[in-house]
Amino acid sequence: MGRTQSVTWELRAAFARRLAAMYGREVPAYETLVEVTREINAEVVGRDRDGAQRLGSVERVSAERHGAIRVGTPRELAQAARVFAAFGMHPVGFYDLRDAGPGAVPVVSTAFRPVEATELARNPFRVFTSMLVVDDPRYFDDDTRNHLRAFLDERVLFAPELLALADRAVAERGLPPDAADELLRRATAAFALSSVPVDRAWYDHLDAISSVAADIGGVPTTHLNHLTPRVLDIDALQARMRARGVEMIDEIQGPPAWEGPDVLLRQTSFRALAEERVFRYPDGSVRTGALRVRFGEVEQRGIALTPRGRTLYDRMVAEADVLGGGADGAREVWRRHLPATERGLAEHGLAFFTYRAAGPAQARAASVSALVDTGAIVPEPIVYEDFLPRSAAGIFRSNLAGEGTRDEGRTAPEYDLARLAGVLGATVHDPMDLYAAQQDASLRAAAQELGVRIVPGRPDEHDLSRSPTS
Ligand code: OOG
Ligand code: NI
Repeated sequence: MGRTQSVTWELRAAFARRLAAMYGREVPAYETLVEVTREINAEVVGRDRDGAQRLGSVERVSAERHGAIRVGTPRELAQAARVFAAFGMHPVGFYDLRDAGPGAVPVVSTAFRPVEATELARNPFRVFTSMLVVDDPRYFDDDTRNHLRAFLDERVLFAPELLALADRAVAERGLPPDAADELLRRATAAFALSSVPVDRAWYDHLDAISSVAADIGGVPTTHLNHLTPRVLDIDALQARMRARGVEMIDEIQGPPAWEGPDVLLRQTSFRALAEERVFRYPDGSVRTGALRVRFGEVEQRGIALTPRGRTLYDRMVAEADVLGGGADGAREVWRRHLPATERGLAEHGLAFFTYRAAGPAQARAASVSALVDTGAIVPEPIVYEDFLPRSAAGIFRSNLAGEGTRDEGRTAPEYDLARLAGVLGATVHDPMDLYAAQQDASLRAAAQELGVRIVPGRPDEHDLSRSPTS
């Protein structure tokens, strides 16, 4: 019996499974988190099968994970991109965590993920990937920077054999069985916690500046920092983890719990236990010690917001900050500003939807809301596939031991999506463009099926500014 080639999405699903198996062995608390997540998801689906699956099939949600890794240089980031490309995961979005809230960390980030709806539906595995900003003088003085550069330039995170296999998987859109197995083995191993001794003095020097800098530039390899399952009720999960005696961070990051639709992303985490690592001390001795840098995280995903919705979200977050009052205060702000139904979000152009034809159209030309009103088209929410910079910084921060130091008198080098694309030598997709394209494609297909021309409705109705149909 001939075994056939594994195609890209099968490689991606297998990669996610192998990383999960490895991470579960490395961090037993992860298995507890996955177990509780499964319990909660089964309960939610049991209560309301259709509602629970409105933002993704139960198969997709059960398999869904995101990982996080951290690298040190543009070269390492570009190599990580080649590895992820083998699994159909492409850079999407730009996050500057240096200024995302108090105690910000010296990294800029992107997420490698599938970009097409069909690929996301098959397996949405994504990896939040951060790069240390070595040239930011607010964190690193000249000596530290030079030493960091030398240290990072010398290490090899991704062996040439792995990169060659990854390039081949891209070119052939998959690999035959033996090569696929080798790619998976090597790629998974590249993210394992290493037992190579860590230079204690160098690590501690960086740790005083930033624990994240030490975790990236103080050790000879990279590793998965966390692997995050998706839960359908994060409030229930938080409570149940606490009941099991796991100390969770104080507040769920992102939108508050409320009675309206879930939007964007809510996340919570717990600090992992100390892990045994091997250190080399200045006197030459090698002894084991402990580091506490990896953690457990879980997330609940909601509807993707349009640029207008995102602006509103950012304003609501700022308003809740000013008011204080934690999640209760935020909930009040939400109730004041955000429509309490999906329909309201769609009508005000605040969230992205796909539309399917349910026909027939009553006229030759109609606005989207008129078509929805008459039942000619039916909106389905598009799930948010990305991250939130402030939540990411909050997750980083709440799991760090120390505050770190930063010299505010120095000028920060600027990074943005275009500069990151330059580093990667590849397109970094703007998440908004991906959601808009998906929405517009569905509208075009529905309009064609119904033989109707879509015309603008109320000025704030749908965010179809980029759509050729508007
Ligand atoms: C990444 C932290 C951000 C998320 O889900 O927002 C993140 C890290 O700790 O390396 O993973
Ligand atoms: Ni994460």
